[in-house]
Amino acid sequence: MEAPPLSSSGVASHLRSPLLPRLSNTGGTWNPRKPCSKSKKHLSIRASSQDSTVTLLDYGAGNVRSVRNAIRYLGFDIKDVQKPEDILSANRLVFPGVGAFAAAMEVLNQNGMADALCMYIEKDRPFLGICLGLQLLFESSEENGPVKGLGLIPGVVGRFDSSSGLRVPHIGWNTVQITKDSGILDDIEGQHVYFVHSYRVLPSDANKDWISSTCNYGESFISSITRGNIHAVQFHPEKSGDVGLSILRKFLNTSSSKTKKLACGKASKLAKRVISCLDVRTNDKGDLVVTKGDQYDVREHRDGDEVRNLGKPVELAGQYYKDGADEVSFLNITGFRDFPLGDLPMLQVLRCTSENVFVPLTVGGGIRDFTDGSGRHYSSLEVASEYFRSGADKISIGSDAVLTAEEYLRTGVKTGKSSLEQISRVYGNQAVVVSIDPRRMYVRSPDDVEFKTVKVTTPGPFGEEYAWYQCTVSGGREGRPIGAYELAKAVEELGAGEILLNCIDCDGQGQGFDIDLIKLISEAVTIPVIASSGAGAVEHFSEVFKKTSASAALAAGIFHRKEVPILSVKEHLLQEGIEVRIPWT
Ligand code: 1PR
Repeated sequence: MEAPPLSSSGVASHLRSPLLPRLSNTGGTWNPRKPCSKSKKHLSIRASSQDSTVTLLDYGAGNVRSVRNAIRYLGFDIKDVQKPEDILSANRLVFPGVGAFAAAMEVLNQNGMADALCMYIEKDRPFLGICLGLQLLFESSEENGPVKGLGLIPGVVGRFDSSSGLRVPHIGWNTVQITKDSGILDDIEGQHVYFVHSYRVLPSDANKDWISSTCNYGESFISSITRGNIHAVQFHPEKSGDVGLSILRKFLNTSSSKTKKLACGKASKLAKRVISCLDVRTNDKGDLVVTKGDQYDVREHRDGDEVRNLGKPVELAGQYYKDGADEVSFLNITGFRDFPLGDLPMLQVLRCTSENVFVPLTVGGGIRDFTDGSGRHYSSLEVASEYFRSGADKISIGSDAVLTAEEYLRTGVKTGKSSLEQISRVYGNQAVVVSIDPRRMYVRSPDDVEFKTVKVTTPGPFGEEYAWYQCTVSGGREGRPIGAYELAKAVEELGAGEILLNCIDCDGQGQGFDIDLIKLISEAVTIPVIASSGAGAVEHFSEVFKKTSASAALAAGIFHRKEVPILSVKEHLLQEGIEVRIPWT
C-alpha cells in the first residue's frame, strides 16, 4: 500500500478522522483570511439532554486517544462531532487541538465547523479547549504563517524564542500562576501540569480580561483563559496525572463529593523529569515481555540463554504511573528487524496502557519505511500514525535517524522525505524523539578522529584522555561512521523535538550516567535531552542534573529490580534543591 499523499495542510489523508474525507468532499477551498462568522444565521443552539455525554471535536490530525480515555475514565460517554450541528447541540464541548495551526484551521473552515465553534463560544456554552484548542481561539498564528485563527480573543500565537538558549519545545511539567478564579483550576496553584508546545500567546492589555493563569518559561505566557463557561488551557490535563484529571472532572461537572481536594503544592518552575523505560520484545515463547540488558545484551546466559523476563508491559507501566513516573517509554527493541505493524501485541500494549496511565507515553522501535514479503510498502508515517492512534504521545526513532543524519551530513540537503522530517512535519517536532545508542571510543588525541571528542573524566584502558561516541544502529549491533555530537546537531536541524541519549557502555551497569557524554550533547543542542543508561542509585540522578543540562533522566533496571522507588528518587532530588513533580497521593 502506498502512503497517501500529504495534503497542502501537511496532514496525510490517512491520518484523518472520519470527519475529514466528508469535509474535503465539499469542494470548499481554504482561505486563511476568511473570517469565521460569515454564515452563522442559519445555525441555532440546541442543547442536548444527555448529561453524561461529552461532545468531542476531533479533526483527526493527532493523538486524542488520551483525551478520550481520560473522559471515559471519569465516567462520561463521548459523542464525536460529525457535522456543525453537533457542535451547536453539545452540552459540553471538548476541543483537544493537536497538530499544526494551519491544518486545524483548514479543517475547521471547511463545512462550517469554524462558524459553529464561534457561535457556540459566543453563546457561552460549556467549552474546554486544550493546547492548540486554546491557540485557535486567538486572532492568528505565526506557525507556518501568518494564519488566521478564530479571532475570538485578541493576540497572536508566536514561537518561543530559543536564541538565548531556551530549550524549545517547552516539554515537561511546569507550574502556573492563577490570575483569576476559573472554577476549574482552583486546586492547581503550586502543582505541576504537563506542557508540550513550541508556540505560545503572550499576555497583553487587549487579552488580559480572558487570562486565568500564566506560566513562566523564559517569559510569561498565557497558560489558560476563562470567560463564563469558556475555558481553554495550553497544558494537557489528560496527561497531567491526578491534577489534570481533577481539572477535567471540574469542567465535566461531576458532583463535588467525587472531586478530591488537592493539597496546595510548592512547585514553582519547570521540573526535571524522571522517566521509566520499558524495553519490550517477544521472548522465545512468543510472549511480549519487558526485558533489560547489560550493555544491550538481554539474554540470561544460563538456563538456555533465554531472554530476561522482568514482567508484563501494561502492568509495569501502570505501576510506574502510580509510583510517580513523569513519563513512560516503551522501546520495542527488536523493531529494527520485525515489522512493527505486524507486532499487534505492541499496539495492544499501548491501547491498554493509555486507558489508565495519564502521563505521556513514548514508543520507539522499528519506525522506518518498510516493504513486506508480498511487496506491500508501508511508510514510516503510517507506522508512526498507528502508534499515535494506539495511544502514544511521542514516537522515538533510532536506527533510521542515524542513516538520515549521515545522508544529510554527506549531501547538505534536507530531502523532507525521511521518517524524521515527515513525522515531525505532520505531528509537530514535539512528538518526535531521536534515540541515540552510542558506544564510547577512546582516542589519544582529538586529532585522531574526524568526530567531536571530549576529554574524559576517567581515562581509557591505555590511558587515553579523549573519547568520541560512535553511533550504532540495530540495537547496538552495527557501528556507523558518525558521532553522537554530529548526529544530535543534525537531527535537531531535521526536526527532532527531543533526544533520548543512551550509552551502551553504561547500560544496565548501575554505575551512573555518562556525564561526559550527556554534557557534550545537552550543550550542543537547544532541544531537551533525556539522559539515559547507568542509573544505580538516587545520587546518580542528582549528579546528572547538577553536572549537565539534561531535562530528564530515564532509567530502567533500577526500577524493574525494585532497588529504588521512583518517589525516593524524587525526594532525594528535592532535598538536593532540584525541582521535580511530586504526584498527588
Ligand atoms: O533502531 O528505531 O528500531 O529503535 C530501537 C530502540 O530500541 C532504540 O531506542 C534503542 O535504544 C532500543 N534498543 C535496541 N536494542 C536494545 C537492547 O537493549 N538490546 N534498548 C535497546 C536500549 C536502552 C535504554 C535503557 C537505558 C536504561 N535500551 O532505553 O532502558 O539504557 O537502562 P538502565 O537504567 O538499566 O541502565 P530503532
